[in-house]
Amino acid sequence: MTDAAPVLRLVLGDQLSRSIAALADIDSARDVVLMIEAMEECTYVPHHPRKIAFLFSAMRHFAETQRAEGITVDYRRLDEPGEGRSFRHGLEQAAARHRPSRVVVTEPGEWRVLEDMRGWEQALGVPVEIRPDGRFLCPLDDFRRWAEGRRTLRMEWFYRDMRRRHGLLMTPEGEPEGGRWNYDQENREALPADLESPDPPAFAPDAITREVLDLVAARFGHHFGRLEGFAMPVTATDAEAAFDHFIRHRLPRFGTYQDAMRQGEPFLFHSLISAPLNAGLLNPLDLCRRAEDAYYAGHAPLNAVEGFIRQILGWREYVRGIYWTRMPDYGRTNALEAHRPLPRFYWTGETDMNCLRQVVTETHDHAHAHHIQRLMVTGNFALLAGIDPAAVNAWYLMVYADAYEWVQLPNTHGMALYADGGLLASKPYAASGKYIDRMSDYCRHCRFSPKKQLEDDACPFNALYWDFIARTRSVTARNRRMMMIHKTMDRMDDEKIRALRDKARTFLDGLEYDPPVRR
Ligand code: FAD
Ligand code: DLZ
Ligand code: SF4
Repeated sequence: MTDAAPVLRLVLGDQLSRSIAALADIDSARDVVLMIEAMEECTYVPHHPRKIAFLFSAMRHFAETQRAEGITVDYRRLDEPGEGRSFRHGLEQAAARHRPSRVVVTEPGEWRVLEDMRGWEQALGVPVEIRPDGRFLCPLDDFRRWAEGRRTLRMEWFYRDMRRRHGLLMTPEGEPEGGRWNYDQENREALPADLESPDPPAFAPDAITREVLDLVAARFGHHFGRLEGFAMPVTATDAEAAFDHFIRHRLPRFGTYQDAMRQGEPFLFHSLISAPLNAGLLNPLDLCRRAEDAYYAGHAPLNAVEGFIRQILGWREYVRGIYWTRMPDYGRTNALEAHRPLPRFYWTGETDMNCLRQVVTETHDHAHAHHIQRLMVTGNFALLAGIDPAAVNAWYLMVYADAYEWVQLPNTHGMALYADGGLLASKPYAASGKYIDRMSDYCRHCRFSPKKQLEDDACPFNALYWDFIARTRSVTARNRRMMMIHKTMDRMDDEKIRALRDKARTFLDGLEYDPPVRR
């Protein structure tokens, strides 16, 4: 250590990259890296215990790798007396210990933290520098410029610009590889019954993770979610190995079966990298390049590689841009005036609707569900039933290991619930039981039939769907892509519509809404 006052460099739990802006110009002989396990971060919504365990373990491993590089890390553990109630509290204590010349931090992934950060300089009495997060492929100023003056902010146009800018899957002539930008039409196949999906790799907990698991079980075991069987990658090396496994064993079929669902198989051909990626253990451009290499090496087809790159380069960057250009008001809109509370089965999985039971149970067990499960099962139900967006947003934020508001909110509020009135999605992703029947085998294991509408054993999604179309008419009938469905409803018998809407109301009135009591 030199005599000069250190710069205190705060690294948050989802900023675990050596290249994070706050560490860019670190003087390892002088500076101190601060990491805080903060009670407030675990409980501002009661996060899934697996998510907390994943982050604490990844944070502790990251601290060790920094120490191994000769960097001083002041790591505040949750179980140290008097420590880490919140970022601000932990920082105040660390400032008293280290008397830094200034504090350097990277922009957080949530508006509530940024707002708090803006008050730190005054609270601490030392300069606080908040640096832009350089881990993303579209700097926020570029997104703002792209969005400025556009009437609609469709992801597809943004994605094409990003492909050009990063030269991904582009020919030397500047054309999209294969002659098309988008192979989505080829990515909607149902799974053949005899096609098996490879098991994802499991990472056995080491001593650091085991200690974290004990801590999390003791402190947060009462939160929604299962901790047993934890096998997530918690280091950059393990996350790389997990991605490598995906490239070799699942990427070739990723595209074709991207939207498929199967009973008892939560992972299928997905990459499962969102939690380590969002925490900073993986680099998004590197992932895209490696997927691109797999295409040029003839290992994976274009529809798979383009589909994967579109998720990372397109959707992931786009939702982040929407979040930061629209906050703090984005989550406050309620375009479809949905006010129903969240049904109890989102916490218990206790429902006769098999698709929902499967997705809620898998979410409980793994802190994970794949995109179509989130969008077309739990999301679709919340949309059709008119559940209050605030309640749905909070549920998605707490139950998934990859959830931070910058990515969770636009996906839930905009894509799944259409609560932003169509800023993000060109139409509501509303579907009847027919869609779930086509894309999964859930209906074969269900007491309801997706083919029936009014009978006792009719799939509730069917009545809910028509009730949704009728209830939201003033908004959805104005949408060009919804006109056909409104025309179909106009041709339907009034009596039938009334019967379907009665059935939907009776079904919704019969649900339990009080959340289970947890100790
Ligand atoms: P894959 O299917 O293998 O896709 C590869 C990667 O692409 C993902 O890891 C992710 O980084 C990125 N990606 C794919 N779709 C999206 C998307 N729509 N937005 C942003 N990135 C995307 N993703 C999160 O990371 N955090 C969330 O909190 C989150 N909440 C969601 C809520 C709803 C209602 C919906 C519909 C989607 C949400 N998503 C969220 C997007 C997507 O469901 C997950 O990224 C994906 O399921 C993660 O699994 P995977 O890594 O196997 O993804
Ligand atoms: C999600 C989370 C949790 C559960 N715990 C911590 C923590 O104890 N310390 C920490 O630095 N970060 C944690 N995080 C991630 C933060 O919530 C995240 O950094 C902010 O939401 C900003 O994106
Ligand atoms: Fe879900 Fe309806 Fe199929 Fe049952 S019948 S699994 S409720 S879509």
